[in-house]
Amino acid sequence: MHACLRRGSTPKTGRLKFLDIIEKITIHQVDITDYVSVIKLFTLIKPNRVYNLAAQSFVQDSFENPTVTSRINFDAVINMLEAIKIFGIETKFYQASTSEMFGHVLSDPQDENTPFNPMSPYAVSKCCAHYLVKNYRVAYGMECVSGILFNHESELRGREFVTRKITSGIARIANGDTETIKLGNCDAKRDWGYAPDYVDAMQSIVENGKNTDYVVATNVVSSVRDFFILSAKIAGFQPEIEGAGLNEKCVDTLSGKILYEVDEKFYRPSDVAYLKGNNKKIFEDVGWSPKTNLPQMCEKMVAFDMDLLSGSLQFDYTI
Ligand code: F7E
Repeated sequence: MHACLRRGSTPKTGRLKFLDIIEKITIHQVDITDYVSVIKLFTLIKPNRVYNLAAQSFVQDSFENPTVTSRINFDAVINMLEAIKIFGIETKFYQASTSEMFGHVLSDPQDENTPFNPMSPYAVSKCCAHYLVKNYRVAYGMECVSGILFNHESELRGREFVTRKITSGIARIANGDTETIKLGNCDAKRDWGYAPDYVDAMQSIVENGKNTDYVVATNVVSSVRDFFILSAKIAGFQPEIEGAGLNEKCVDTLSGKILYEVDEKFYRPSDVAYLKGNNKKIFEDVGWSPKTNLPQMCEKMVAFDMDLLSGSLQFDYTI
């Protein structure tokens, strides 16, 4: 197995080491936005499968850095598809598309036929890549597919994303820290699944021989606030919401501690209010359905963050 890694001062292989798979992977220092580098790599390894999971994936950051977002999320996809086309390599290509493409949703729940209505530079770049993949499939008969994945979280999620920000913050407060967690739009609702389940879905999308796109979701929706309350209860707090809008806060009625407050800084110029998937197509075609529900995922994430703080587990996600 091969992987691309952008050159940098730190290698960013912490997750591969934690999962104990680094020895199985040959790492190439390649910037996928550089066409020549991609061509050289594909010529060297002639891949039979390419999973493009590389992205500037933080929606909030895409408002600040739209050009970089577009280069990584769209231009790099052109590079890879062109490399496959030019060399005529027998390669199956998987593109990580996203529920963010549905944006301000035009029908509910969202499936493979729901029109896109993107609300961020991130979502726009992903729509472009999604249509490009479809175009190479139709125009050149290439085996390239997209999985439209709804939010998928895990213990290894970066702490800038709201789920891990919440579980790591709750673990920190449970461990005696007094600093309140600051959140943005707590009304936002997402269809949250567990990343390892979604990896199985990605593989079956590539291998099922149908050469078509799929939505991957749990079909269950919860708000940021719901996620917080669930995680806080798992950690032993008794959370209660007070106030609304910018004055909203969550208090632990046992200790009187403020667990979270709302901070305008974390609001987005345009936020996606609601996403709920419909996984009927992937269930009917390959029998995929999520194995892990939201409370089970929260349990795992809170326990992991507690173990990190107690020192019983070592993982540096920054490297
Ligand atoms: O935000 C709200 C925020 O950054 C979720 C990426 O993997 O999934 C992810 O995108 C919601 C948003 O994920 C905070 O406004 C409130 O409505 O965890 P997030 P995301 O934007 O849904 C999709 C499927 C992808 O494709 C993306 O690559 O939570 N929210 N307060 C907050 N979000 C953050 N990050 N931080 C807060 O304090």
